[in-house]
Amino acid sequence: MGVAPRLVDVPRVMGIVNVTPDSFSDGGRWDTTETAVAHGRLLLEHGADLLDIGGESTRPGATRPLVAEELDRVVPVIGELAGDGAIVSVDTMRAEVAEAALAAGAAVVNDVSGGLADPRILHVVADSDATYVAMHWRAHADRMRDFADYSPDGVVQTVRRELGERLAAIEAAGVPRERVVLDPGLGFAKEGRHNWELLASLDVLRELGCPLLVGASRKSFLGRLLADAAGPRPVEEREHAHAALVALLARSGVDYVRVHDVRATRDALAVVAAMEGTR
Ligand code: PMM
Repeated sequence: MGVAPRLVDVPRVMGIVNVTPDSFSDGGRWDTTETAVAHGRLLLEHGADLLDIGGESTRPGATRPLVAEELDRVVPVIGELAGDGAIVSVDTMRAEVAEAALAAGAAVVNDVSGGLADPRILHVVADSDATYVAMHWRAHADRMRDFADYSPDGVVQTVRRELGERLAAIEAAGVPRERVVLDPGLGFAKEGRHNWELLASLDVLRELGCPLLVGASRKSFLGRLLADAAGPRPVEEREHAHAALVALLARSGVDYVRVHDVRATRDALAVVAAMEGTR
């Protein structure tokens, strides 16, 4: 008697390597090529399916690095990790950085602006065979707090419409939709309640016909959920809540999760797989 087929395919795990001095979650911890590569290798050992290498912090209020700084941060790390055989994604909004990252071996361009910050990035992706992650975005980090108004239609329908508009622009630039992954952009021009509403209604975004990626790891809405008299739960103590969320996301059919703690994520997914496999 065989084991029953699994009812859900567990999401693929994208491990985060922020080569930045100032990310909210892990800023400064892997900000040299050597420490970033070592961290990427550790995430692979823990079971990451792919690694997302970023050189620009997008935390609320952050100022942008120079293009040259961003290139210096990410390109050598991508070269080494892709050289190891890892599937590497570059987290950038800039065409020039995407181009250099693809030349260094990246297979995925993760653009938090969905092509709005630097529209040429869509042509760079079109000229490659890379996968393109298009996140819902409205403004750069220094101003995004001013753009969290989703009236009159509410956050779910508005994000669906705006992501649909991005998808049309992406396809018009020559990137086939088979290569596009969509992301609701938790925390980007969104308040906590917006994030929760989106998480509860991912099936609405799925109607756009692309795989979905969700990035909730260590974000401040989890800190606020777990707040006590001392204030929001600190960044490094949000992992249990995130693991619970990952299990629920697996059940709701999300295709990729972008996470800092690959080990905890894999543990959560092992529980889901065991439940599904034995039901
Ligand atoms: N969040 C951050 C950075 N890049 N990319 C995608 N596709 N989705 C996200 O939610 C996302 C992202 C900010 O988080 P970090 O500073 O911990 O990397």
